[in-house]
Parts: sequence; structure tokens; C-alpha cells
Amino acid sequence: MKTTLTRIALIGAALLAAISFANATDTEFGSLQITAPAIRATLPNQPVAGGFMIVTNTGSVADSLVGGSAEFAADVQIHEMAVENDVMKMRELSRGLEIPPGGSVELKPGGYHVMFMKIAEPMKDGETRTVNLVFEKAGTVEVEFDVRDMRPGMDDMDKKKMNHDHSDMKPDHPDEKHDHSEMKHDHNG
Ligand SMILES: [Cu+2]
Repeated sequence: MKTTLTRIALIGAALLAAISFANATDTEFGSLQITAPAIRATLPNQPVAGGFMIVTNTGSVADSLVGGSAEFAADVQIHEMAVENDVMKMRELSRGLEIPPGGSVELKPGGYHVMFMKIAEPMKDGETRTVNLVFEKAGTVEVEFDVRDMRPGMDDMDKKKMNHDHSDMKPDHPDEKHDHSEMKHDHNG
């Protein structure tokens, strides 16, 4: 009985995992796992796009996500976003983003992200995009990213800080400032 219950619980967990990542193409690459890769849909004329995913390192040595390439972008960089003196800023991680052995790192809105610079056309919800990610040790891996409408406000960090659940459709929402800084970013990056 106990075993059956455990089994049911496991199947339930597996189903939940399958549902939440239903559209994403998870990729295994040596000792690296890339889960739920997604690009945030862009506004017309937005020059940059953000990419997000979870990278898990099941190996015994650290590896680093150092960059990438994509047909639709002039350059692919690894960025970090952080609050500095109450202002959201982002910078390129010049030495890459380290994925510790036995650990995983989440790239998400408001934090680490892949930045697609000078995109050739808007990223539209429902599309998929092929991206080559480059890891320092593991080398290059091709990953299919889903383009998804991630409205500003889906960021957990912001949810805690600002109580804005009913106002995230407003274009003048404070959250939008993050996107503006992303948009300006290609001139100094
Ligand atoms: Cu960025």
C-alpha cells in the first residue's frame, strides 16, 4: 500500500513537471542539463531580448556559461541584473556565469539572463528559436528556446517588493523601467 502511494505520488510529481515544462525543449549535454529555456517576447523595435532557463550541473567540476550565438542576434551575452542604490542595473558577466558541480543556476527575469543583442526581428509569443550556448568546458550546445509572453511583473523578486498584481498591464508600471534599461543597453554593452 505504502509503495503504491509512493508510486502515485511520484507519477503525480512527474506529471506536474511535464505540465509546467510542456512547451520547453529540455536539453541534456554531458553533465549539463538545460531546463525550460525561454525567450521573453519583445515589443516592436526593441533591440534586445532576454533569455531564461535553469542550468544544472550533475558533474564533479564547475563549468561556466560564457556566451553564445544565434542567427537572429548580432551578439549573445551573459548578463546579470541587480539592484544598485535602488536602481536596477545590468552588466555583462565577462568571465561567464559559473554553474557549480552538483548545483543549478536559474536565469530569470530580474537576475541572470542571456541577452540577445541587436535582434533582427521581434520575438513573438509561441515561436521557437535556436540558440547555440557556449560553455567553457562542455563547449557549444544547440538549444531550442520557446518565445513566451512574460509580462513585467512575473519576476518573483518584484512581486515581493511591489504589490502590483492588478496593475501589471499598465504601460507606465514601474516594472517597465527594467525593460527600458534593457533596451538602452546595447549602446554600452
Ligand atoms: Cu541584459
